[in-house]
Amino acid sequence: MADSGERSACEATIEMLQKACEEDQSTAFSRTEKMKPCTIGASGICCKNCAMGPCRLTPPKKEGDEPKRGICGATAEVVAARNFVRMIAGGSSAHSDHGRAVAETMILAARGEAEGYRVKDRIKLLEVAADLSIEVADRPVEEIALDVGEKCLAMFGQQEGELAFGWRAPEARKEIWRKLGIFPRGIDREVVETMHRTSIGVDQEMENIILQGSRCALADGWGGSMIATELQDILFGTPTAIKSKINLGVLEEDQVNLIVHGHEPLLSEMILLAARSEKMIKKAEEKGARGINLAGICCTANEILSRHGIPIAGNVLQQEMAILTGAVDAMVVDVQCIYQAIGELSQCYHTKIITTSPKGRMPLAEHIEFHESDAIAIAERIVETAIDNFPNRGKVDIPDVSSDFTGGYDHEYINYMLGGRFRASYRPLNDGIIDGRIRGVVGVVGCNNPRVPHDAIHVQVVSELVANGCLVVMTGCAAQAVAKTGLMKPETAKDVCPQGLYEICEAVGIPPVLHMGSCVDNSRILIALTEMVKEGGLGDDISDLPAVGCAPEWMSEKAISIGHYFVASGAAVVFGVEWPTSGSQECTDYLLEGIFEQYGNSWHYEPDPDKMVAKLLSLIDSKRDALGILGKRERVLFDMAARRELSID
Ligand code: SF4
Ligand code: MSK
Repeated sequence: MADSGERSACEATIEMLQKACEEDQSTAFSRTEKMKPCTIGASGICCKNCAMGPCRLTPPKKEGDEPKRGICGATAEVVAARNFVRMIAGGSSAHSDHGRAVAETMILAARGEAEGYRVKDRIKLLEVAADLSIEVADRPVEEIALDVGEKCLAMFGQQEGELAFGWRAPEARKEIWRKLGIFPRGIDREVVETMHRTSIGVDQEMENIILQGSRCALADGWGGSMIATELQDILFGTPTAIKSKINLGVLEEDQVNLIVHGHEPLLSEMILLAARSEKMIKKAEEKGARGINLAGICCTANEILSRHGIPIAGNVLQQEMAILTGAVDAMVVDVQCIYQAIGELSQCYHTKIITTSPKGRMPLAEHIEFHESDAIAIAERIVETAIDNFPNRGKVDIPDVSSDFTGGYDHEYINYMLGGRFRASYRPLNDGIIDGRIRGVVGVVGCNNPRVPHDAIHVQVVSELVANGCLVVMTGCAAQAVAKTGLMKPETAKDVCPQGLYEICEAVGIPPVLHMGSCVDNSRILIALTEMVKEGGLGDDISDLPAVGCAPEWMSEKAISIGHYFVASGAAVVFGVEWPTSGSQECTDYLLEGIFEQYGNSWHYEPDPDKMVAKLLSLIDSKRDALGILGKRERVLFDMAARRELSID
């Protein structure tokens, strides 16, 4: 296997990769070296949508050759567009099914049928109820919560009309959606229609296929994901700034280590309650442990970090690393981003993998099915399983690597911090952008992908953006990569920011990089962008803002759905790694350039981190120029010495 230091910028991961090598264990990193990607599939021009194929529509070998067509006659651009929007449908369905589960839990909680769940944020409930035109005056909280839950659940099966949360978007944006005919109707409807239109012999016009992809992606961002975020805030509390720690060093040698991994906080919130109960702590002590240490991986980690400050053991590529420490007594998983490989790996160490969702079972795992109606008892059973496994530990190797950071910056909290409790407002942010102290806002989101060095591109891109005066907001595994560097500590601002950005961070008490939560919480960024438009002075639409989205190390279909809902909402988006339609020049040109005319912005692809930073800054500056607020500025370039400084703890 290649030098571990080339595979990851994270010291704890490098240490565990060396251990994996010594103990001859397979990881996603080693499997990446053995599994070369199929270049035809990776470039989006392999169609297997019917049994006449699969058809591989590789470009003509020489000039004058006829372009290949599928057996049904499909062209490369149609196949690439179909594959692209099927990725959107996959991503949208994942986020949205998450949202559906939260809506169902809220209904149960409101009816008093889900012990342990209750409305925690009444103000947020009233705000959401108002947006959904639900009567609130003189009504008990439970009644309002029931109406909100039912109305949100109905959005999944809505057949006609406009998705209610879409009405939150700026007026100019809604008009674009209406003109293009892509204002989403029901969430499930858009996913189903996308699958139908891309099956053999239906939609055979590239642009029309992409339009439906946009409607499906918008149903995710302004639908399923937004429902998940809003209702989770109501049930579990809206996040506020909170300190925590990250990396494998948060595991404790003398405590029961229980890791929650996956996406939905419905279970992890209950596990947290159980793990903190005296009954469970006593049981752990009886087994010789000093206590119970709960930590998270992936987006579940982001959810319980944001609301409770629970430490994060690592991001998606560290799930196997955590097991390799030999210190994880149980890893409880629900849905999304859980590698099947952890089942087999757990057999070589003592870790118990516990699956909990009927939607996500795996071999070599114990299944303890989770139901909201009996959540506390099930959570206790899971915690007990971890406790009982504590005495079975063998050799333990916990890397002594962890970093402090501050998370929990949702859009309401940013609003409050900027303006204070009595004059909460985005005005100071907009003014900071207008007077040039903040060059622009960049949302850096998405996954890790072992096809590129783990965490390294996130860290380089974000550090350079900050050095060039950009405020960065982050979610998902990307946020966890950067949390390891110190850039998410308010006190770091003086060392890494230019004067203008530093003044704002210092005055408001924020770091230059804000952790905004999990993948579904990208919907918070949509609201923050909308608030900036409504505040005034930066144009009439999201497409006018000096704000860009970026996913440097993406891998999931969910990232494509997120990227596309940002583009369809008016933001430019830059992706790294691989461009999924690169086998069709026509489809790629359309997504990277052609759609600008319709949406006011487009996708961009740039895998090289240096060029990615240059592209992000030039996109921001072009918007500043159009707004008439472009001051002359040199780009701060990072040399090798500065790069070395970016090594992660
Ligand atoms: Fe081939 Fe057309 Fe079938 Fe796709 S739908 S596999 S291009 S015949
Ligand atoms: S967990 S979707 S690897 S961000 Fe949301 Fe991380 Fe990407 Fe999964």
